[in-house]
Amino acid sequence: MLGTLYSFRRCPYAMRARLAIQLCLPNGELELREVVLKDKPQSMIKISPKATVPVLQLNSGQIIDESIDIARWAFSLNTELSETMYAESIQAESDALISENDGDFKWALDRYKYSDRFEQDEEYYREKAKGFLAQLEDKLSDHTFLMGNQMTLADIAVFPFVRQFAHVDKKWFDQQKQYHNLRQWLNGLLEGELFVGIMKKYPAWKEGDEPTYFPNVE
Ligand SMILES: N[C@@H](CCC(=O)N[C@@H](CS)C(=O)NCC(=O)O)C(=O)O
Repeated sequence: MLGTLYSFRRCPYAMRARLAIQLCLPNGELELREVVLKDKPQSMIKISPKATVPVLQLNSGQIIDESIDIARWAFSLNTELSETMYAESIQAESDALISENDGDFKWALDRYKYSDRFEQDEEYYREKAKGFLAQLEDKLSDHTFLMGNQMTLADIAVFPFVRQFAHVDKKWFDQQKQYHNLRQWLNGLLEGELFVGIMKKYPAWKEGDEPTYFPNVE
């Protein structure tokens, strides 16, 4: 056992962390605590007062509470995978893409998804997201995955957010000819056993529960 992961099944950041962990440490080496966002466990708030998921508490005492740092931690324990999925030659481009995803794209995505809570309408925010999606589409017209013909950290870090974007208005997204490659990439990842594996449902965790291990190794 390496530690405890506080997670929320539908959170794209938590998906990113679980995807990296599932790939790099497939033998169920963490305890998973499924969080209810409206009623977060005190034990999580205590170790990470900013109180966002995911949070990883390592047995060494180290707390990692940014999804990309959890993903990087997982890759640091699997040198074979990090040589292909987070090779030095692609790190700068991959980091830049993930920053843009977590910055401008996430900003537009939140507003597109919940436009009734914001000043402008849905279409306005959807327009704001299009620049990032065009960039992804462009990359995917040259190769199967974002950084080449192999899946890398950039793919697993970004696709949970594109999934969320696509689901705001699935009909609209599916009709967009300009996202042909993006749709193919997204659907391939959604149907893959990696994603299915990290989306298994767990009951919400409460103090005193029997531990649940992740990745699930049934
Ligand atoms: N930068 C953080 C963001 C994490 C984040 O914002 N997670 C959301 C859930 S998707 C959250 O926990 N929000 C706090 C809340 O809803 O109370 C990361 O990458 O881990």
